[in-house]
Amino acid sequence: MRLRVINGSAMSYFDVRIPGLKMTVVAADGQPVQPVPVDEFLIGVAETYDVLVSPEDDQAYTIFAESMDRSGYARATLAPREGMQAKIPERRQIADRGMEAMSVHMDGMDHSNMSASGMEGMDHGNMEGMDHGDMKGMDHSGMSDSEMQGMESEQAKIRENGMLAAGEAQPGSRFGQPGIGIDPDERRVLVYRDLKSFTPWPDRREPGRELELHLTGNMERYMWSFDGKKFSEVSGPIHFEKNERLRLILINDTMMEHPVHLHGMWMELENGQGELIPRKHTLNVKPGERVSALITADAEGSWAFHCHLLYHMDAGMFRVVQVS
Ligand SMILES: [Cu+2]
Repeated sequence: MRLRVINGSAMSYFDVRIPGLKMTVVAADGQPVQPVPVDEFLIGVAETYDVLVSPEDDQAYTIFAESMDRSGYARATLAPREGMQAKIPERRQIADRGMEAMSVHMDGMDHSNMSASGMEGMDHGNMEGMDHGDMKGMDHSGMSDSEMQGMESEQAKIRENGMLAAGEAQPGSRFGQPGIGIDPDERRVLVYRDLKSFTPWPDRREPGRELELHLTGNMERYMWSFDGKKFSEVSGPIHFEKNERLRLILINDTMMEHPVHLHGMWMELENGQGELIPRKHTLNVKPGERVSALITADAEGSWAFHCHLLYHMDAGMFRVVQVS
């Protein structure tokens, strides 16, 4: 049986599983992918996954979608007869976002060798205690005035962006990592690297140019934007030349995930699968992550391009793409 799971919530990511049943992912955003057996997948707002399930026992199963912040859940029932119900699985703990936030600053380091216990052994308290204001108490006597100024403007930038100043670190893509708070040792979780198309998509041209956009925000003032500019502050659309091939690079400077959605054209996610990279209309970009996609601008017109979390889009993380 094929189930199509669509996150139409506009508000939250969900972790989806069916306790007692394996799922085999066969399509992403409506586009066929080579089968990936999983126990669970994270679904961003507007993403779609098709999964195959083969329930064989005469019992009900709960299709369980737990919101990423663990504030709630949605459930459905898969059963041979009406009126049957399965248990709702035990709710999981809210994820500790502290480590993820740190990885924004520690990007480029290989975390894969760190054991979970090793991470617990690290003192988070000290990191949180690293209030930039405290740096004033440091002895700067060895620094020149310009060095001091540089440092202060760097701190200001970090404050303004909520975290990562542009150019501070080279953020990388983390297609092999599941969502925050998900332990891949416990169950097989879908990651973007798993997604592989069946045949290469038709446009094999190398991109003629690269377009880089930062996902930016200020959590204290609740502002969200691309490249530090809210939609109300930009002067015009992003222009794509009709039929050009380009590479879109999204760099997430914030501590939140953003499901970035392009209307009208596919984004071929450069997830390391060579000619078989998958195509999607919505890309989840993790905190501190860099994601790139190839686009063929084959659809003339004006298209919305935005974060699909409604409250981020409304706050300004929205642009118009003009193909002409
Ligand atoms: Cu967003």
